[in-house]
Amino acid sequence: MAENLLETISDPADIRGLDLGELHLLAEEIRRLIIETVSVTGGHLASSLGAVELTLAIHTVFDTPRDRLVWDVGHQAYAHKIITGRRERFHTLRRRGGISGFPKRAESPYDTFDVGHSGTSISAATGMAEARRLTGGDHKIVVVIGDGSLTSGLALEGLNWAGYRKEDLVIVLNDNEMSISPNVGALSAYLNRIMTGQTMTRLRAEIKSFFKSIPSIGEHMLKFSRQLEESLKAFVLPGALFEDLGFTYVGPIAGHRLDYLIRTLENVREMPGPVLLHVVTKKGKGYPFAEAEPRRFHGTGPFDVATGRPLSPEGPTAVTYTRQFGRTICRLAAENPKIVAITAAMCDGTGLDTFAEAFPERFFDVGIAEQHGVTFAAGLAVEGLRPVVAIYSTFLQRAFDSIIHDVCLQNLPVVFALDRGGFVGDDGSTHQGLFDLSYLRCIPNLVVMAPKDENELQHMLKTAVEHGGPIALRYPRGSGVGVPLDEDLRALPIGRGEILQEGEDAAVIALGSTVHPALAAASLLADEGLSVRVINARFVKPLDRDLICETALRVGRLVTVEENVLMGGFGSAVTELLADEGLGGCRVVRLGVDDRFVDHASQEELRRRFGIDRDGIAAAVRRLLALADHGEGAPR
Ligand SMILES: Cc1ncc(C[n+]2csc(CCOP(=O)(O)OP(=O)(O)O)c2C)c(N)n1
Repeated sequence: MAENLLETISDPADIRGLDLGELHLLAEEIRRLIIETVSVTGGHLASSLGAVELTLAIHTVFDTPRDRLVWDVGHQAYAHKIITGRRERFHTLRRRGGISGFPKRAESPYDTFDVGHSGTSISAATGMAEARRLTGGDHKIVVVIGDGSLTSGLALEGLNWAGYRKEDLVIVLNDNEMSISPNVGALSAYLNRIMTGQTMTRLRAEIKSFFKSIPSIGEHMLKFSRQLEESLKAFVLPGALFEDLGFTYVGPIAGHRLDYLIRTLENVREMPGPVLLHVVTKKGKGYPFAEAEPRRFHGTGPFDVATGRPLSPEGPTAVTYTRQFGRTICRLAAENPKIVAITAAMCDGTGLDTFAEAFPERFFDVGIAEQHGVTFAAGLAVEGLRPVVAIYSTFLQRAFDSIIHDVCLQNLPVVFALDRGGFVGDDGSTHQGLFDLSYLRCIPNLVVMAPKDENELQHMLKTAVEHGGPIALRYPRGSGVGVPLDEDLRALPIGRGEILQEGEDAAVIALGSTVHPALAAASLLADEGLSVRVINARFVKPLDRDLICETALRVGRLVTVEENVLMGGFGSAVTELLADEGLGGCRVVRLGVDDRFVDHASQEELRRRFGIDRDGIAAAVRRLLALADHGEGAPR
């Protein structure tokens, strides 16, 4: 046996000849590598640790990549990455130019479907199954989905379809009873009953064999017991719900027992039609700190392996936008009993944990169900409550129609608090919050705003809960700017920006996270003898029409800055306004993200790359002035 077994594994074919002892050893080595790496890079630790044996068993039994393995969310796929040729690059996890934290087709033929949002796996796999039928393939298709992700509407739509179409498909339900926090909902409770029902099933079998052993009277009793069993079936037969939906249900089985897993997977591989294999795992398995605190280790920053403690950045950091949102909503809710808060399985991530503790009756975790969360909020609002829906920018994409059809069409006073608006950094392209200004700006009745710092965030939240219609505020991931926090909260006038600094040579109209860098750029340019007006736009919709037009007329040369895609975003709104007002001749440079998806890298790196940091903004102003010098300036 090699001293380090893992070093001999560069492809799943290498594990197929291993015996059980070797596979166990391999599992331990993989765990060590995951823990050591994530302690430096940060990442999704607990979910990946929980899926190590499952990953080994699947790659042992199935002929990947010929057989297709489809991961849901993909945050649990580190072991999969390690044994599919990415061991040596694993230390680059989530780093610029390094491997992604999620499966990516461009990265490996073993990654069959790009993923990052919950609930896509079953739908994607059913599409693959129909494609296999139409093209005459005979490969197998295996899905791995967590109990949290199974609660998402998309996953349930996929189940509905899979059970109806009856194509061969193995769905492995990786059940650890956790989403990021403990899983919620009736389905989760059902899965829990199946697990605790195991004792009942065993008891039933024992009673049966006891009756059988009694001559003559035993047969009679057995008949009675069968009738009893029929009537009890719905309660005690594990997985009856899935059976009724058209699946063969197998399980629940112990998800860290490689012998069980391999034997069971070999069996289900040969079963026709859709199979649901229920596997019970432990989140954080093998690292005591993660087992004890799976919530904290779901997605973690760098930490000390020996103590499990986070390695905090040096020096004091400003309060995060998330925390400031959490504090402010608690303050506002203490004064206004109509305020209720909704999260879609992201209680801690959105900063609603403090609200949940202070106002448990007014807090709702709807599970990974953003679409439902928004329409649910609309229901609360029609009855007079003030729902605040806190969902990351990227996940709110799931609820687009609910925002339009259920909230804005009825002009309901629902507040959307979009955390992670802009670059998210390490999570990469699936999680960037770069579309919200565009997808929200086009919706009638909706007010869209972005605070320049954590202090303005609190005033904007006050503005939002006092506004009588739908309203969204988006703010970035991470620490605030470090500005003092006003004690008194005040509502801002809707659709009014502010001039932060006067200037004559050019104007920078900035939004949200780009406002402070714009001020820094202006002071850099001042050292070069240039005077730049800096505007905090605050609102994307309605725009401050008067301020922007007056600036166009007076200063003539404008730079707009936003942490969003350029198409349909804030800069687009400004140029549309100028065109509509007959000021289309004003020279405008729009800074933001051009028409492409953005991979993982730190927020700072990305802000630099897209020229929306101090230096980028200053360079854009210089470019603009150079253009103007060449006769392409504005009508002044
Ligand atoms: C649409 C969507 N909403 C929210 C998230 C954030 N999120 C990532 S993983 C996760 C929990 C997943 O739970 P589960 O599927 O049970 O996997 P586990 O981590 O327990 O292995 C959540 C809520 C997401 N990725 N996609």
